[in-house]
Amino acid sequence: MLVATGPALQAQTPVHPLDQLSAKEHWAIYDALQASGKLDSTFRLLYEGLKEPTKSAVLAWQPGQPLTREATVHLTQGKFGYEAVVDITGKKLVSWTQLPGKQFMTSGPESDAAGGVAMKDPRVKEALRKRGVTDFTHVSCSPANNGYFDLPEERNARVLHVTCGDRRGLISGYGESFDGFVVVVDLTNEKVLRIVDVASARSGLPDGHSPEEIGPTRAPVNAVTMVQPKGATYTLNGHEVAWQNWKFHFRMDMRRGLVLSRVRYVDGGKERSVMYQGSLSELFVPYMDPSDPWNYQGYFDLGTYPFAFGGIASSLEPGVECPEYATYFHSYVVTAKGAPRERQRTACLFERNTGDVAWRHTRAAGSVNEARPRTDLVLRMYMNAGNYDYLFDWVLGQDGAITVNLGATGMDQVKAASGKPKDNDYGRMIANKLVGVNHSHFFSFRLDMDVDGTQNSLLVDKLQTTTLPKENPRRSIWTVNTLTAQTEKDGMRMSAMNAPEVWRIVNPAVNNPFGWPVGYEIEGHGAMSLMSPDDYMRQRAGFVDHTLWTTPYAPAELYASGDYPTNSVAGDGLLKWTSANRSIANTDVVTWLTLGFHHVPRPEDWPVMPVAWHSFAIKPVGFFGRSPAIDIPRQR
Ligand SMILES: [Cu+2]
Repeated sequence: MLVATGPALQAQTPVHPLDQLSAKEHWAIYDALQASGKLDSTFRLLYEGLKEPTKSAVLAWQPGQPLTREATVHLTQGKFGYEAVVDITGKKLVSWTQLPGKQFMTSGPESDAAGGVAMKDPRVKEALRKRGVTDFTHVSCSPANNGYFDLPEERNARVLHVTCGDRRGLISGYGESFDGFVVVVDLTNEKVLRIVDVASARSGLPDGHSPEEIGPTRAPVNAVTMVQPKGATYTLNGHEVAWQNWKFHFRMDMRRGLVLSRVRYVDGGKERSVMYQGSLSELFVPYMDPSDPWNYQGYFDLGTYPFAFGGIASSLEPGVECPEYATYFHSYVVTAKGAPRERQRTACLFERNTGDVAWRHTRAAGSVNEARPRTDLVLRMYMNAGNYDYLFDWVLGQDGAITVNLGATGMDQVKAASGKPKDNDYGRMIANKLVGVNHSHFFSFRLDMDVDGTQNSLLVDKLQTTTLPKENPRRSIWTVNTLTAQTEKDGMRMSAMNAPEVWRIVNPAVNNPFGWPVGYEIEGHGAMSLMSPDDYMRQRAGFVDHTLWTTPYAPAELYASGDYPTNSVAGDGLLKWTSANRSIANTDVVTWLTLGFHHVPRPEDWPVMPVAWHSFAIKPVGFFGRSPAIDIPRQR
């Protein structure tokens, strides 16, 4: 069979100020850190990513001009966390800051160390023996979470709640877990603080998802193949993409994943800015079971685990996870000692036509049908987040809209069932001896909209009931009442189906042909937090308080729950920044969209859940004078 293959993999040498770090640059960072004299033999890298030049510098940059390349580095050394800024070009250290507290990201070695402290305690083996364990060869203990409640024992130490499991017999998925047994470890002082031993439930070895565990498969469908015989329509210049009036740049970041920048639309031959940058900013998954360690389980997947995951983006399988004909892009992660490691095919780019229409209308009493085929440009990554996998598609449309589709798949977190009715109190039985525990997923997307320039405002269109005078046979209609958000407080919006609002980022200085400001709508509705306002876990993830936040552009404000959400003290990130209630009218604004969903697990999620989709869109509202999709040609 002839298989259409995509263009060659793209080169990694930076040619744009926002390009991702190359292997050579990772080594330059290493050299600079070593030359600084700051490192001792215990250093352990946790994150390296591009420290972006200022927005004004990027906007002023022209191809061929020299690049300013800097990196932000997170590391631990001894028992402390550090943040360094490195001048890559000059191979020198710009700054070196010890982090307050114990809030650095977690890592595999830390997990092993915490497990080691637990296993050394004779009470642990004794408790496991009581549960019937005789062979400890495949038993291991590791932190279930990096939860934090600012308890006295947690304040000056890295405290982790460690659970144990047995991987004997494991083929795929989870090993056997011992629920109701938690070892609270103070890793800073390498001691066990206490042992929680409240139940003796054993899960048994759960069913996995390898072919031999799945069993017989159904008859396959006949091949349905997407091919693009004439090759891609988009053009690439490094990581700059041009397609159907869209132009943008993207890179992969170990923590943020896909970062799209300088998103522009060519309208009548003129490049118009839509968004300076868009990316994920945090992902928070709190569990809803009051028992230890579940009450500690509120995962900040971006801020805590990128190193443990080996970078959040995982490799894509051509023909399964992206079409064969897609273009694939590599990226790099670093080892604990700062060596770059290539991650192959962490992003893919492709055009997609699924037989849908962009628009259609039947006129002249059904005799003339005007319809146009829809083609999208998809930029995709899969995020590895421990038991979960998330799929992120940034979809650019011919209608001037960008849709972000987020697919959740992977494995539910489960605990051993006790066989009593209370098993269903905080979750549901979803497999043999297993309870899927209730939880929520909250994503924060940072969307730095620059609509026709940097000076923008947030307009809130409130759809409200208006009663009509008696003479009218109608009693009421709804009308749109628009307010301009003046401050960050005005910019905090909640999605509510019974009080609908349209959120528009507009440029007050640029009017469309009809005399009102050009704009883009942020359209996103999702579940909001059900945790009470005094729940410390909620306060650590403050971004869940609102669907939309709007802040004045500040280059250092990248992460919705702060730079260091691991074991963090409440109130960082958006909560802290917006407490100043800064002005957001007619200035450079950044919007933050919270996309959430609650998850009551079901048997159909097991052993691997079918992809569940959620999405939001960035849609033109009065940005164009007519439908941008109207000029799609009739014949493909
Ligand atoms: Cu879930």
